Amino acid sequence: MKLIIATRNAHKLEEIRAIFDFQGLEVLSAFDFPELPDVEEDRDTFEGNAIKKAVEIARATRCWALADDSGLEVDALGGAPGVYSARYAGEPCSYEANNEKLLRELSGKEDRSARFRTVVALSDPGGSTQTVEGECCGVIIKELRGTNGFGYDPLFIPDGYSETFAELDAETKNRISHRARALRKAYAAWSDLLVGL
Ligand code: ITT
Repeated sequence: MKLIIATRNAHKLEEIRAIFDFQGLEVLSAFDFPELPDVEEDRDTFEGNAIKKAVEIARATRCWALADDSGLEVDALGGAPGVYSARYAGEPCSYEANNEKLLRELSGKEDRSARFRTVVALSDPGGSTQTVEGECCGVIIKELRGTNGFGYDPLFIPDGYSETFAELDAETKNRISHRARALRKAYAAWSDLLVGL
């Protein structure tokens, strides 16, 4: 049985493959199914969007599917950009424009606290789902630093560190990130089930 990682974000896919040990499973991603339409992410929670992505890909491919919906919640902005993180500055999605908008919205604000959140959903071919989640708290700095990672990484310093996610190496980010925390829970909960597929 194949497992499809229901993402078209290449950075995310690379992190998921680095963090999660898919031992013995044939793993494909949404990139292997170019004919499938993009899933419209119209739910108002990470959980709702993660479930929708996993279920639509699982039903369309008749395989098991794993999806990640994630984003950045900034306290001084009432939790924005949240589920709108990918298209915060509008479409087409641009990490550069999103980061510029975030800096603009936070200019003059004292409270820079924020957290990344990820919900990972697993769907069987019929659309039955399970979810786990992870978060990583930190602060938003005032200028971009670093070139690793993607998205808001150059602006986010995780608690306990002095470098941004974009300055830390991939191994460190993949040990402490929201995605790492969610996928560790996913592995604990689902590895027996996945190995048996
Ligand atoms: P898929 O839906 O195809 O998986 P996406 O990029 O649209 O890809 P999301 O809807 O989950 O994924 O949006 C997540 C956005 O949140 C992403 O585009 C980044 O802007 C941001 N983000 C998520 N995880 C991040 C991380 O680890 N580091 C930096 N930014 C991140």
